[in-house]
Amino acid sequence: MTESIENSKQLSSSEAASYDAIIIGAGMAGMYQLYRLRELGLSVRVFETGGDIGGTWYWNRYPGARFDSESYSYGFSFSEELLQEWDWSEHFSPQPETLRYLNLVADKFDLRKDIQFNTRVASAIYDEFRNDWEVRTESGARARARFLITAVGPLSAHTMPSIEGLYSYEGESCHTARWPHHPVDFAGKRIGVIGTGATGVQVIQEVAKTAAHLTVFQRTPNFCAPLRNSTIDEETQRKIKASYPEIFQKCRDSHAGFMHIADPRSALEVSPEVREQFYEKLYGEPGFGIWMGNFSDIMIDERANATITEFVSRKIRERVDDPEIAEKLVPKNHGFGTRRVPMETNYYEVYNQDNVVLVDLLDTPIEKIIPKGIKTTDNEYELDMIVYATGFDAVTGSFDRIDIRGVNGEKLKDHWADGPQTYLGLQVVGFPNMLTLVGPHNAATFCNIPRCIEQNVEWATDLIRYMRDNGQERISPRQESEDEWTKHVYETAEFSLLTKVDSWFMGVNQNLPDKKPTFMAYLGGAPAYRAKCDEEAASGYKGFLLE
Ligand code: NA7
Repeated sequence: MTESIENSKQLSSSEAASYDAIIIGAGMAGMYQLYRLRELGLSVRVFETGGDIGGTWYWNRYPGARFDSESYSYGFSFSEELLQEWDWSEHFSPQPETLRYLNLVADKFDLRKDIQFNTRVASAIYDEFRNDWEVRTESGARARARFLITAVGPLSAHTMPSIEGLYSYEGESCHTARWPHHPVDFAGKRIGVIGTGATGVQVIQEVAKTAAHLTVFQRTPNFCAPLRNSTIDEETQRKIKASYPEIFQKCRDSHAGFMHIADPRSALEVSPEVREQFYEKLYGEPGFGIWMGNFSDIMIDERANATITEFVSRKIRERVDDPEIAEKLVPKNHGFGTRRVPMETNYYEVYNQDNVVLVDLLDTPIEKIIPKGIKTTDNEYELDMIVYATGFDAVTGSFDRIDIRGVNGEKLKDHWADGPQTYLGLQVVGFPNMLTLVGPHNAATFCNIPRCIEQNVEWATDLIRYMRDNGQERISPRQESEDEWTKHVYETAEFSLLTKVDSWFMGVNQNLPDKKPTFMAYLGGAPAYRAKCDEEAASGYKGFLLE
């Protein structure tokens, strides 16, 4: 990793450079936090591993990467000028356009001048005596700040599969979250894709268009739903721009920050005909409506869930010509929506193509990667390229990769050894003045993320302003606040079918045998979460110790 000469000079002097706040990460959360703190008049330094801004949208440049949120519900809402200036060209924006948008934001608000790129933070150590944090980068440079704000992303620490022989492979290979910046051509090649989560589904659809041959290595099938993306015409563009207040209000009112509000009815209280009609309507509409705007009990009542599971299973069987392949694509170990629903465009039809083969790893597991390709228990697949769409060390992984130590040198990793313990997913006992944007047990982990990022950042900014105005220098949650919040997170999660199935929400990643499965998100809903955060602020932060 290289750091800019100017910055290295600044930080390699014996006295560490000093700031009011250090932000780790220049994705959407880090960018917006920088903007807000600068507005407060604070000196801020952002450290970013990547070569530029954008976080998720910087790293995940694989063909097919795009929003599953309506584009106009995803952009920043804080600047009316920005909202009016930017035209989204598709209802669900592709990654290159999203990155162009984020570049516009960085340029417009002159964000880069306070961001140090190509710089991985190795450690962040709290100094009790000075009441500040010392951050060290991997190259040994140091910087200090009163506030440490982590904006490291819930899905940024990617994981390669733990398969024997991984590095013996002689062809091209790449993880989707570390996709090269140069164009990657699939034409005429034999491609293998491992992984069929939201990412795998997106990349498989693209590869199948041009590859000579595609082999999909699937362990657990997921229930996917049609995205139904389209371009935005001029008239619609005008309407979108005129209705931003309503769009954002709808997101604020919804459980997870999307433009889809759950139907208050139970799936079981309506007749089978009405239910079928409703499911057909949702299946025919763009976006997450079928997940987020469905009957209110599909995610909490197994009998209600079984009705939508049966419906979507039927759709898969209708769309795949070969009944045996269709059966392999229909999940049997979980119901619809109980794992993250990948959104697709002609995904199932890919399996009707002559150049595509589905390998069911439940029948024939991968034995090892070999120099020429992949060996399963019954076959050897020769491949020119392997694409790893194998996911992330979710939510806590990006924290674990930094040596974060609080009061008495306690390691954050140890504090979270039995699962995350936080207050509001934003602060941790024993780690004063550290704010964890989109951290574990924060509503932002189950949200149309930018909507919750804005809430997190604005709350953190208000807190810092309050402390400055009241001459306070140190904030940490009360122990009972952390205990109660952690208990509340698990209690609200207990009702959801999402917590009955292995997935990254549950901290399950089979490539990380040492990761203790524990619930990572918050399911009480973004509106309730926002209300609780607002209540804290209005009470003068009674749940915290302020000095
Ligand atoms: P996910 O949803 O964690 O999916 C990872 C996929 O990779 C999943 O299908 C895994 O199968 C598969 N996988 C992982 N390791 C292996 C090995 N060793 N062998 C075979 N298959 C493997 O990650 P995504 O990137 O798709 O999506 C993450 C989030 O990013 C998503 O929810 C969006 O919000 C954006 P498994 O299910 O473990 O059997």
